[in-house]
Parts: sequence; C-alpha cells; structure tokens
Amino acid sequence: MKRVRIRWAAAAVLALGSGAVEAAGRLAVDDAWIRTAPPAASMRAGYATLRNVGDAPLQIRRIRSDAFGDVSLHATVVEDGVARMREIEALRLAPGEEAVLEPGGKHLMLMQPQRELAAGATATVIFDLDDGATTATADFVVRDADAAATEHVHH
Ligand SMILES: [Cu+2]
Repeated sequence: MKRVRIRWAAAAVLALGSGAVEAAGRLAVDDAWIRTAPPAASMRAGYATLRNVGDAPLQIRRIRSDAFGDVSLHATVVEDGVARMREIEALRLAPGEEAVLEPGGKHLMLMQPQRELAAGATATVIFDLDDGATTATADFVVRDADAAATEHVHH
C-alpha cells in the first residue's frame, strides 16, 4: 500500500527528537488517488483517507491544486433514491479521527483540469488547515477504481 505523507512529517520527528514540545504533524493523507476519466472530462473525483494525527481538533479550511481550477469536498447523499452531491464547507476531525473519501461517499470534487491526467499521472493537492499556518500536501495518483479497490486497506 502506498502511503503519502505530508512533507513536514520529517521535520516534526526531528523536532521531537530534539526535545521540542511543539505539536507534531496534524493531518495525514493516505491512499490518495483520482479516478481515471475520459480526457475531455471537465471534472474528476479524488479519494483518500484523511486522519488527524495530532492531539488537537483540526478543520480543513481550503483545498487547492495546481492541476485544477477549483477543488471542493463533497458528500454523496441519497434522497428519494437519487444520489446527489453536497458540498462540505469545512471538514472537522477530532484527534485520532479519520475521514475516508471513497467512491459513493465523500470525495474531492476536482473541477477545471489544467492539464491532461492520464492513468499513472499525479496531481499535488494541498490542504490548508484552520490555523492558517499548517498545510498538508499529498500527491494523488490517477488510476482505475477497480485496481484501487483491490489495493485499498481499511485501518
Ligand atoms: Cu462531487
């Protein structure tokens, strides 16, 4: 299983090693992928497991990517037998809590692709947290849903 860690993870380990009391990493992004789609598709869906690895509640304030003009977080809700998507304004995670973004459920709605994203390509997605200072970055790999399902491991 591929694990994508935020870039400041190493720095946090160094800080702990030197006896600093600063909060370690806050948001871990694992199993990050984007579903393959026809080249002309105007929107894509992204999936990942988001986990609060810190010791304080966190809130994801904004999500962005150079590969897309607009990124938002959606929930899928079924109303009268019809699946609809609804934007999640701000995702909150308690310490240790995780949100699984997966087909049929929560997902990243990736609009206005800025370049071709064929299978195997990656798009870097940045998660800005509520404190305005902390950012988590993950590379999302473009792949088929079926292949991802067989690799996916729930924790
Ligand atoms: Cu959506």
